[in-house]
Amino acid sequence: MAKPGNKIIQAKLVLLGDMGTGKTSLVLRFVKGQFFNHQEPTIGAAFFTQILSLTEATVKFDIWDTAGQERYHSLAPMYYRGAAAAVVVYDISTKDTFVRAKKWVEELQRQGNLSMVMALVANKSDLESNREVDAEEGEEFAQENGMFYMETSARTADNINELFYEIAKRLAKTCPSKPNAMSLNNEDQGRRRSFCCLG
Ligand SMILES: Nc1nc2c(ncn2[C@@H]2O[C@H](COP(=O)(O)OP(=O)(O)O)[C@@H](O)[C@H]2O)c(=O)[nH]1
Ligand SMILES: [Mg+2]
Repeated sequence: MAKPGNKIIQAKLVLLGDMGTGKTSLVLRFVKGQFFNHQEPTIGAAFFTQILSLTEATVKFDIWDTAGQERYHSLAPMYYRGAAAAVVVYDISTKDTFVRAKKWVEELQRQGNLSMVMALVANKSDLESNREVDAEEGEEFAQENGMFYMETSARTADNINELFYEIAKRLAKTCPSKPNAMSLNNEDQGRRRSFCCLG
């Protein structure tokens, strides 16, 4: 629930990364608390919403979960344009997905919004015995590119809420309170909102 008096931030969030890295699974774990061993591949993109309440702000995420296949690549700008946050996902057990993640980051750097909150997510941390990408490699790349790094597992739920909380916290810091931002307990409830970083 939103806390009375705090600011509301509506933030578009996009997930990018190779097919099969667990983007849809991360979102389903966060939004619905579910995980499927045989998650259906995403076609085009899927849309989800979730609200997180922090002490300093209430963040409403509009989440675009993209498909990841090369044939949908030309659609990607539609999803990352105007996004307040981007989550670039790779699978720690497949080196190629890290190579692909770096490409997404380069594309975001070239075309994206400079104030975007960016997370590099090393998913499938439960597959430690099959690890092909060391945490140090991911951390270093994230640091060089102004991103924060997190290892997650959609399967075990490890670090999933932490990931979205960290993004929300950073958004609350970077998105200034608009002068006419509503507070939930005033009479304008629901009519005026502070839109953050949209476009
Ligand atoms: N072991 C493990 N498998 C995962 C994890 N996240 C997703 N998967 C599996 O990886 C496959 C692809 O996941 P999906 O969410 O469809 O990936 P997407 O194409 O990036 O959306 C599915 O079979 C998931 O069950 C994880 O954290 N650990
Ligand atoms: Mg998917």
